[in-house]
Order: sequence, then C-alpha cells, then structure tokens
Amino acid sequence: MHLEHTRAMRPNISHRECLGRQIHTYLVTPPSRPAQRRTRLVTRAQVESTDAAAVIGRHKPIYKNANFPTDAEGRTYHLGTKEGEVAPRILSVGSVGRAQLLSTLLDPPAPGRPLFQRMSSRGFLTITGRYEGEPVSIVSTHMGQPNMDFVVRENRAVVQGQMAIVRLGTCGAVQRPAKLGDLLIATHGSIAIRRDPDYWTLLESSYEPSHGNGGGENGNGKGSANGGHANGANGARAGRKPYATSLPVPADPQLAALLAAEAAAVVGPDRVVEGLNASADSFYSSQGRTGSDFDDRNEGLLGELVAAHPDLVSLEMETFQLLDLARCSKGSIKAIGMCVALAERYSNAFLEYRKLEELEISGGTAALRALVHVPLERTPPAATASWAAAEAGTAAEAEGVEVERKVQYVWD
Ligand code: R1P
Ligand code: URA
Repeated sequence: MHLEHTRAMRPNISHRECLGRQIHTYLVTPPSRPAQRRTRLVTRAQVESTDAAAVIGRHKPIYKNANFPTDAEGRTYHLGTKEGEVAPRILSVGSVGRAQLLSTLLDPPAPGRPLFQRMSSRGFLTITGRYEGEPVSIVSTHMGQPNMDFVVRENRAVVQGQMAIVRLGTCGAVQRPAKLGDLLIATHGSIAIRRDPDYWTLLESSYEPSHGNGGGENGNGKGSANGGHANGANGARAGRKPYATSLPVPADPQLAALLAAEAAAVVGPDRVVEGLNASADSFYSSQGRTGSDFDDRNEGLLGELVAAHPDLVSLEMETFQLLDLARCSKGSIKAIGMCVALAERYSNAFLEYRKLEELEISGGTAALRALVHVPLERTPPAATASWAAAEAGTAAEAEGVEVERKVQYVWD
C-alpha cells in the first residue's frame, strides 16, 4: 500500500484564489489491485492544474542507534527527512490539509522543479520551498505534545545553524477580549495542563501505596510517622488536584513581536490578541470540557485557570512543548505559537468551519512573513559544518567557482 499525493502547484496566488484551490490525496493499493479496491483517504475535489506529484512508499529501512534512530540515508525515524530537505525556518501546522493549503502561498518553484514534499510513514508531511526568496519548510505536526516533540527534535537534528519555528494552530478562546476567529498569539508564553491520574488512584479505598511509590508529588506515599497504608494514601492525596498546571515557559520576544505586527497587518489589530497560552494533554477533560460518561472532576477548571492567570487567552495542545524545547535548545531555536480561535469557551460558540480556511491563510501569511524576517545566526555547531559549506558553496558558485558540496539542499 502506498500514499499517492498529487496537488496543484501554482504558488503565490491571492488569498481568494488560494481558498478555491483543491487538493487530491488518495490512499491506494498497489496498481496490481483492481481499481475498485482503491480507497480514497482524504479530500477529492477539483484540481485545476497538476504539475507536481509525489508518490511515497511505505519503505522498510534499517535504523541504527536506538538512542536517536536514523536510517542509512540519515532520515529521522518519525518525520523521515534528512539534512538538506528541511529549512531552518519552519511553519508547524496541525494538519496535513493545512500544510498543503499554506504551501500554495510559497514562491513559485522553478519550472520542472516542484516543491519538495515528503510524507513519512507516520503521516508527518514536510513541504520545503521558498517564501519571499527565503527557504522555509511547512510541517504537519498532528496533535498533542508528543507529536510536537517529534517535530522539534527531529527537525533540529537535520538542520544546521539557528532555527525559527512558528506554530499556526487552532484553539479555544478562554476569555474576552479573545473572540471567535481572532488570531491569538502566545506572546506571554505557555503553561501546561496535565490530568493527574494519581488523584483518582488515591481516591480508591483499596489502594495500597506499598504496591508502588505512592505517586505523591510531596513524598513517596509510604505513610507518615504513624505509618499504615491508609495513612500513606491519605498523605499522598492531601492537597492533590485532579489537574496540575506548570509554570509558564516564555516565547521568543523578537519573533512574537514580529508575528503580532504581521498578524495585525493581515487581519487588523482588533482581530489579534496577545497573552498567555495553555497547552492541555487532552482536548476534553484537561480543557475543562464536561460530560457524563467519565468522572472528570473538571467543572471548575476553566474558572480556576482564569483566576490564576488573568492574561490567559488560548487553550490548545502543542505550544507548551514547542516553547519548552526552544527554551532548552541552548539558544538554537526561536519559537512562538499563534492560533485561530475556533471555539469560544465562555459562550460555547464554535466557528463555522467554512470560515477556517480563510483564517488559516491569513494566519499562515503572517506566520511566513514573521518567519522569513526574523534574524537567525547562521553559524552551525562546530562539529557539523555542512550548512556553512553549502552557504560558502552558494557564494562561490555565484562567482563561477566550482565547489564540492556535502549536502544537496532541496531549495537550491
Ligand atoms: C484539537 O482539535 C487540535 O486542534 C488544535 C489543538 O492544539 C489540537 O492539536 O490545534 P491544531 O488545529 O493545530 O491541530
Ligand atoms: N483546539 C483545541 O485544542 N481546543 C479548542 O477548544 C479548539 C481547538
């Protein structure tokens, strides 16, 4: 089985034109199978012109190095890209469809040289081209913090020099002035919200802490001075909450300011709200969505969050991981997140889905502009000088000098 992906390619089109653009993606069985057995995977729509196609096989490479697996070509395990295929400026988006849609904003590729596209066996799509002449990659990141972890770490591993990553997602608007359809920017950084399963475990009267470590944040749960399992459970339970929140991690202030200015230029300043983001470990319980199927104990969660963080504007699932890894990247990654407010949590309204594409294109335009304008240090780590070699190569080639390159860059 392989994924066959075909898309129209006439980039740098207007927003209106871009909205009318359609994309084909099919999951097909091998050509030897009867045509009626072929399965349509995503969207089927009109394609005006097709001059680019990528067929991605489910290959079975051999990975070496359990610590950070890469195949013989240097491709990473989950994203499947290697050095030369990913630009230092990355737009991270939630879905494959959003990545495809925003790729139509990229500069027109040279005739016969379609944009680079790679869909990994895990469904991460990387599209690399140029925006305003600067190399950029658009990467579909899917949902949740573990997926953002793959995207940041595996891209970091295949890019030389400093990087900038902007996330363009969707989110819930937590409180006014953030409203439906606004672009909410995590200028104040992000907190994380995590459901704490130990809270429920410790509610069970049969729980015996000696079976584990007691799970307590404040101790090992093996009991207090007067001992006993029940006391241990009580001790571990004391003060425990069903949902834990982290301290905020910061966003890159320069990238945040650039993005806010670009977003205001595209949609108008009254449609842009800057503040604190919260990334939850689920869409439902950890974002305060209630229901009767599960014992979630989250009825007061949104109120508590807003009381504790008056600048909280957005609630989603990935930005915290992006900012946390950027903070820990030893200065090698600048990052920010911006989301289209898809849900108004205070009024319970949800955006009409047909309006989303227009907002994705507005947000994507602002994000690409900020990405290509943020200054990045080009000095690669001393151990891996291939990026610098490629840059030197470009300059030398401009002067007509022949150079040997270690890495071929797909945007050259
Ligand atoms: C949940 O519906 C998803 O939407 C939001 C959340 O963070 C989560 O990934 O972002 P994306 O639209 O980027 O996926
Ligand atoms: N994505 C989320 O994670 N939450 C929302 O409320 C909307 C989109």
